[in-house]
Amino acid sequence: MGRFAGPGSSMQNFHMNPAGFYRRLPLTPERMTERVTATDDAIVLCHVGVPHIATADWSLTIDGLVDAPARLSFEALRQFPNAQIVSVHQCAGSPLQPAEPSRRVCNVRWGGVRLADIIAACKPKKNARFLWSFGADRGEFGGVAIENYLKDLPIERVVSDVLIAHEMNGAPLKPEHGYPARLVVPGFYGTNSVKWLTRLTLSDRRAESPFTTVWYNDPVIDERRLPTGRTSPVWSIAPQSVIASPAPGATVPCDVRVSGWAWCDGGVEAVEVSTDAGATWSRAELEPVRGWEWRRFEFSCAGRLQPGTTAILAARAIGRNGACQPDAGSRNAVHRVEVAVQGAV
Ligand SMILES: Nc1nc2c(c(=O)[nH]1)N[C@H]1C(S)=C(S)[C@@H](COP(=O)(O)O)O[C@H]1N2
Ligand SMILES: [Mo]
Repeated sequence: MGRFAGPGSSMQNFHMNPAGFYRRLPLTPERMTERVTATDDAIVLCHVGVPHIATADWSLTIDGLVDAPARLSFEALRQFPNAQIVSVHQCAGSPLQPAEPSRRVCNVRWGGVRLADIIAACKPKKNARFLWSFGADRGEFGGVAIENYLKDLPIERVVSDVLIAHEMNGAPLKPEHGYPARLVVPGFYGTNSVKWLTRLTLSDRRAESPFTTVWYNDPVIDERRLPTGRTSPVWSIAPQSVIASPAPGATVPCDVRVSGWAWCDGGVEAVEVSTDAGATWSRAELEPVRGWEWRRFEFSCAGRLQPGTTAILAARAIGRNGACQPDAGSRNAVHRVEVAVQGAV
């Protein structure tokens, strides 16, 4: 068994179908009406296709910088205490177009076991700094041959409610969501939540692979918004919000209530709404924190809209870390909705 860069899986006994890029288009914001997204409406993103794996053929290897390496069958995995988490699940968007605004997001319930329990049982060594997670899927993406989908996480994150999930919305994972088991890293972009998980390797360094150190790395900009030449991995979810109501093109009364969802790794501090295309902003009402879930905001436009005009509504979230959604040019750019304001009666 290779110590660090071993293949993600010695499993051969599965097929890929489809054997190529596969995704489900996300709900548009005006269809994000439910707090918990139905499984059929959840985002799906598979870079190289969908492996179909039988539980009997599946196992999870934990190796690298641990004193007690292990290989768990699906039954052995399920012996660990069950944990349930509802969390925002957001795709960072195409790694080939990382600055394109994306609203590929849902909020779903995951069931499984805590990664921290599994790692503790394997007695990690003190010098372990990163957790590498391998998926079984292999194929081709962006013109590059992919041996196994591979991501890494800083080891400190392992204690932060990360799950090895085998259920979504109370049912076994569907093949496209990672059956039989996947990682779920609440607060990190979906790309880090490795599906068809077959191996976890603890290491003292980052994993070198297309999905860790090539794609999914953003340029770091300074206070003047100029490039520093450095990059940082697409891990934490930046502050973001969507307007779920009203829908684009709707005709609305002058006192329409704007509502939607906001989320951010580390928590949302505030949501602001603009009724004048971003010229001025006012605080929205924000429901209390609900774990890792997105939070609903509401704002009354009473006294702000002119009858018989069109208005551009916008929302922006501000994170507890002080970050704010940018106007444009970023995956978490401000969401705008144009509506027609009813004329005077
Ligand atoms: N093994 C593997 N895991 C993966 C992916 C993949 O292509 N292969 N795609 C990632 C990306 S980019 C996202 S957004 C999420 C999507 O998870 P979902 O399809 O269950 O919604 O899975 C992540 N985990
Ligand atoms: Mo993604």
